[in-house]
Amino acid sequence: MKRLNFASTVLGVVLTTLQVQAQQIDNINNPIITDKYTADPAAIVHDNTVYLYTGHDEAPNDFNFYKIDEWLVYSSTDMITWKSHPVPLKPADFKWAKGDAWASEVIERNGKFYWYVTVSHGSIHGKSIGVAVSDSPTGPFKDALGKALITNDMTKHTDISWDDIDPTVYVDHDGQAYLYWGNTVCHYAKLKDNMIELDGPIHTVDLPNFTEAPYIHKKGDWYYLSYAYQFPEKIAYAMSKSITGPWEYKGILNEVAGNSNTNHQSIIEFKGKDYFIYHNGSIPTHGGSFRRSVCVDRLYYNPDGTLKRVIMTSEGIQD
Ligand code: FUB
Repeated sequence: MKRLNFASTVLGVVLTTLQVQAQQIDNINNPIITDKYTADPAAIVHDNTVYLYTGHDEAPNDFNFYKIDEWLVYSSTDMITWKSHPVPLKPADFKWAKGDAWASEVIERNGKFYWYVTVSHGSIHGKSIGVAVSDSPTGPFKDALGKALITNDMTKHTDISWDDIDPTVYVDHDGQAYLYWGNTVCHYAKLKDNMIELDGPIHTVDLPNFTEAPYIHKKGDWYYLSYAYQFPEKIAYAMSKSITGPWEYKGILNEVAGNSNTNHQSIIEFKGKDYFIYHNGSIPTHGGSFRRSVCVDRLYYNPDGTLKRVIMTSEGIQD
């Protein structure tokens, strides 16, 4: 047994050395974080810096489901080098939650940073959405509401207990904030100015093969609603001239990762360039659907506003 352990340690060292050499030879920048598994990227730009929020995938190599007990935050001023900050938020920071740091999204408003998260609720069956707040993009964050913003019993369009996940928030030009979220059904609702209460009924958006991970961004006059499509997931998108639709489906934006069932995207413009941030399972030798890694590639628009298909690369961002 001792000899076997020794052999697997040596093999591990050799593989790591080969990976480092490959990275040096081929200028490999994806995944962008290699000392931890990271998932469900959500990025914002603040003060000429990109802040990237992720879940921390910690499933053991032989465990085939999510084990995510904390969220992480990184920052970059060039999209190539990423600085790690102290762990800013855990499900345990929400007293009413019982775990599972699933997908999240941060938005800045009036000098505060609001972090909308998916967690399992402690007393209401199913997944739920909470919101934390901080004066700084790197935290510390604290529960802003003291209870869930969305619980599974508030939405009735499907019987599954995980349809209230993957929040994303967009503040429109008139100051009205919208929360989009969902699995199987894409939901949205207005938020009050305080960013921690709904302001009206919950609506749904009809999108072909919607799985999860809705994400809203705007470029010029167009609103874009990208989302995880089918399962294993590709990323598809729809466009509209209004945040509340009607949305016109425009097709696939990113192909299936192949090494991960999920692909969860975030889209930003930074210093005049557009970026598509996503995860796959590409860290050898145990990367996969439950040990995911965040990657970044460029996003390009056509003159009519439609999006060019993303090309996922190992090189990632080079300049
Ligand atoms: O990380 C757990 C779940 O996997 C997320 O909430 C989904 O978006 C998918 O990426």
